[in-house]
Amino acid sequence: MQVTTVQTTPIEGQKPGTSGLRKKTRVFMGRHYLENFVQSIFDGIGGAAGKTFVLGGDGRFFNKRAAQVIMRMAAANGASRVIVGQNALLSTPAASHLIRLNRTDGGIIMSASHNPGGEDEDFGVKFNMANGGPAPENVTNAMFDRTKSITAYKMLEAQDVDISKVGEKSLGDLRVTVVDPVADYADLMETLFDFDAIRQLIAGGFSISFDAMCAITGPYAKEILEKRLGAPDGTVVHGTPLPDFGGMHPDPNPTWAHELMDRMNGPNAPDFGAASDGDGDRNMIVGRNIYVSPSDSLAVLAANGHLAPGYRAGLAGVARSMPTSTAADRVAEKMGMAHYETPTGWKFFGNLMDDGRVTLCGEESFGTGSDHVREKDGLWAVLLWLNILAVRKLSVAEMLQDHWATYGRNYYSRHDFEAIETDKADALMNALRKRVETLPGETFGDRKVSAADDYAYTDPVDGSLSNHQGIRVIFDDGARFVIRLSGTGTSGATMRLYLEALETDPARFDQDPQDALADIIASAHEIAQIKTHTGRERPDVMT
Ligand code: VG1
Ligand code: CO
Repeated sequence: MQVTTVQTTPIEGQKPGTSGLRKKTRVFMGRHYLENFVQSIFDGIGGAAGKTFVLGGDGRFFNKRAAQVIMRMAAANGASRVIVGQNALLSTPAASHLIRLNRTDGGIIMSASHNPGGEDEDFGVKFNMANGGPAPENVTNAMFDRTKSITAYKMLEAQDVDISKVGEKSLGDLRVTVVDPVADYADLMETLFDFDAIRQLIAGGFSISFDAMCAITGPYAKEILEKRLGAPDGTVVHGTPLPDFGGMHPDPNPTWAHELMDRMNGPNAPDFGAASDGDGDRNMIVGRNIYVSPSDSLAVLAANGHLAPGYRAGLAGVARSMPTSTAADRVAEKMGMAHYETPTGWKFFGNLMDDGRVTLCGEESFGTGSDHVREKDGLWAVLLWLNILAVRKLSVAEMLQDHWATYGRNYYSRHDFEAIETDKADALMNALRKRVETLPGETFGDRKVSAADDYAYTDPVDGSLSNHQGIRVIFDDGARFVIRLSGTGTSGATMRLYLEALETDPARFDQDPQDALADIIASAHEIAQIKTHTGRERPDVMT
């Protein structure tokens, strides 16, 4: 085995964000860029020698090339085995499952998730731990520190290994196991859900449209929905993963999944619609003429999850990211379940799940999942919804009406202001951070501010502290807004404004969320001085 030590120098800006390192694809393709980061991953986890890793990605441009480089570096660093998805494909939840199933030391996932793909778009690399979950901050910090002092990386001199067919291969002393990306994941889903009940629902004429947005979930959805559950061909649309996602922006929200929204609001709409993101960990649920906000989806799953066989014993607890609406908390309180609030990003849920404190987790950004893996899981959420609908025999609209009647309706929306100049976004955040100190007690419209802070989180399991996780302003009636900067973008800053207000009067459950939230929106603009700092009055995307 011929290993070369390649001299290199640190490259600036290799700091992993909310979910791994994301940059423009051309940046990743630049000299030493990927190599420096991968070596820093191995160094940051105490070396790769003797270890087994899972490897796969969402199929975007550069995915296959990057996989070959990562395997050669794993071999050169003494790893004993890599389990790689055929053609280097794996959805994020499937990768998480394979890491756990094979009791490996972790995995490398190549994806920029919901960011567009292609030579001129985005690429990303992320490391997951042996529990299947994203590396926690102390580990990503160690990797980042390494990127700042790196002087060399190790590379095996070898030809590409053929990963186009399932089977055992070798690369130097590295054992390379090429696996079907879908099979193990689909089997896991069969253990969690009542496939017979869902099959019967579909056989009875219940129609589904699943938009894979030319990203990784296509093959998974076809296998599970069309093959194993008997949904007709064509249920899965945009089902072939393409390197540029066919030009689609694989972010499953009403703006980017507008084709699905049109279908669900058009004539002869299917009973159930869903979409997933680039790497398959997000989901959007839509009924005929009704959109389910992700926060409501989490709450509905919390209230009904026990109806699926995998959760029959009941849920240990539910966790949500801080900006996610408190709808799930209301369910947990009523059902006597533990509930937790964490910073944004799935990495914060891992300890709670490993410690058995929660079964179900969710984020307002179209992410829901459970302790079956340690990532959010788009198709899993779709199947849990289908299982629940099969048992309760309600339409999506009826499910929501029923839910709101029981728990009240948490009106919710997120407004994104994209590609703001970084200094302006920072100035807004700094000013707001100062402003919140004196806000409690002040009145805006009919509401008085009862609390305001820069959210900090102490992990209840390992005691680690995470500061500056978003500024929240809470009013006396429980309404609130949160402002934070995105940690997944690749150009400028994206400011996210999260808005929530509780309505308990059933006569007022049919408002447009933007109308129901109008006062909070106005207060947020006034308090944060959004126009003064950014020049923007209107968001680019509203979900
Ligand atoms: C966004 C979402 C966050 C999610 C993260 C990764 O992060 O807000 O909830 O966990 O993306 O999702 P940010 O920092 O841009 O707000 V995925 O599906 O892109 O890995
Ligand atoms: Co994703």
